[in-house]
Amino acid sequence: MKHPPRRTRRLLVAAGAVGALTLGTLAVLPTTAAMAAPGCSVTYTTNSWSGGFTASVTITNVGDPVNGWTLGFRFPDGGQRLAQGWSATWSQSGSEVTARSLSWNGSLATRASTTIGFNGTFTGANPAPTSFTVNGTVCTGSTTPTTPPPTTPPTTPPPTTPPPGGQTPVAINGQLRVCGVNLCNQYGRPIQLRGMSSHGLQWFGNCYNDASLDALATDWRADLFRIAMYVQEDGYETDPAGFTNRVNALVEEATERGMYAMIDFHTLTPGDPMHNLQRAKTFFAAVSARHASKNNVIYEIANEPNGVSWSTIKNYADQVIPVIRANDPDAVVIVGTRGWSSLGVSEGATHTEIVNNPVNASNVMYAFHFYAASHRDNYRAEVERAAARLPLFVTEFGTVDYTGDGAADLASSTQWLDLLDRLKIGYANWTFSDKAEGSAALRPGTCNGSNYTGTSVLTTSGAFMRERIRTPDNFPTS
Ligand code: IDC
Repeated sequence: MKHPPRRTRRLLVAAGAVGALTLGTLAVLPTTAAMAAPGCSVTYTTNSWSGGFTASVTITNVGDPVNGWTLGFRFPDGGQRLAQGWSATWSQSGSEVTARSLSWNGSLATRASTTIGFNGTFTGANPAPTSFTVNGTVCTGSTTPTTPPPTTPPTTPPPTTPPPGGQTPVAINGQLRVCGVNLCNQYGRPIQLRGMSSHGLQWFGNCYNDASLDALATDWRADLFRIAMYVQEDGYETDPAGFTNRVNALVEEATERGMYAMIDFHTLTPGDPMHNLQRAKTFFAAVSARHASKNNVIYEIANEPNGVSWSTIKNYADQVIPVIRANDPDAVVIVGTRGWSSLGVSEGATHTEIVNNPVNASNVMYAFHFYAASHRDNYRAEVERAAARLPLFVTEFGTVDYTGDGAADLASSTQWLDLLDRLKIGYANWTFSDKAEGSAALRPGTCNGSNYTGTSVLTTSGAFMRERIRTPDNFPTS
């Protein structure tokens, strides 16, 4: 990790083995068991500017499963005020702050976590709270069997009414769901997510640090960070545990910043996804268990199948999707398509082979990839036809040619993005990295430094993509 930018205050206090701030523990209100073992850890991080700050609070349940929680803490400085919160019902009385769970994040399995946050103001200093409670009970740091006090269970909070401005994409949209051919937010309304893909973690892992991800979330205002974990080419197969950990850490980083995290099992060569079936099952079992309670994780199970039939890809999907669903039943899953995720076009087929034989699961989308200097009108026409019948997500595209290099074709890229905007198809651009190739958004050497904001660090492709991505989203909220 690089040093955070000056305005970032990341409060890290020794917390045992994990590198996050554990501020005491959080008692959790059991709703059923008379004897329960509550226990939680809380990380509290802030980004502050002159007089204002955003706080991100991650609650991890280390005790028995809970169904409904109320977090309490006290601002140490009298000038600290809660302005607007998200992902919980927030209130402040004097220095005491309370956050009550919402319907979608109240249930926390053992070891599950949820992230909530708020914008605040301060006049003097802005110290972090020093302890957290639930219903007045301060926890001890590990599970402590207690008899819960006789108390009424938390009432169902009113539905989230997102306050204007200052909200993250995940805070506004919450858990996503496929609705017809679209991706819908927590209000059941179609949305388009716009963001960036990493390059291969095995080569450009240094590009994904606090400063770069802050820039992606706040300067680019990206909705989405795709985490490209190659399987071959010195990727996952060489160190499954290590790559799983790296992906998990980046999912946490995206979550802290209110972005959706797309976990890309980046198969490419060989093109037969069956070659990696066992690895995929092992990997997705691990990451889906780890992130089951989050509402911002999207699973992309095979980057670019090639040289194999759709029925082979479907067979793979029909085996991998249940592994994810066993842990995370409501997560959106994206399936790669024939011919390097071209809906078959690059191998002489069309999307109709998928329409005629879809995967055996709901809440699924199909991937389409393009490289704007190589793929033009006939591919755009196919996307337009397919979008009427299949939920599509452009999980990867480049402004350049299919090699990932060459000049950015901004005319074709504009045509593509206008089409995707009109059809509300989400996208992730290849790549948020500083590789010396045309598709990279960052100029070579950027990832050796600590500044990722503004346009001086960007390539032609990067400057174009930042302009497209940072335009307001206007997500529907009712
Ligand atoms: C390319 C990278 C390049 C790297 C190569 C290795 O841009 O730096 O050396 O992978 O395999 C894809 C793939 C994606 C490719 C990209 C550009 O999903 O991995 O990245 N591309 O060739 N499909 C079409 C194009």
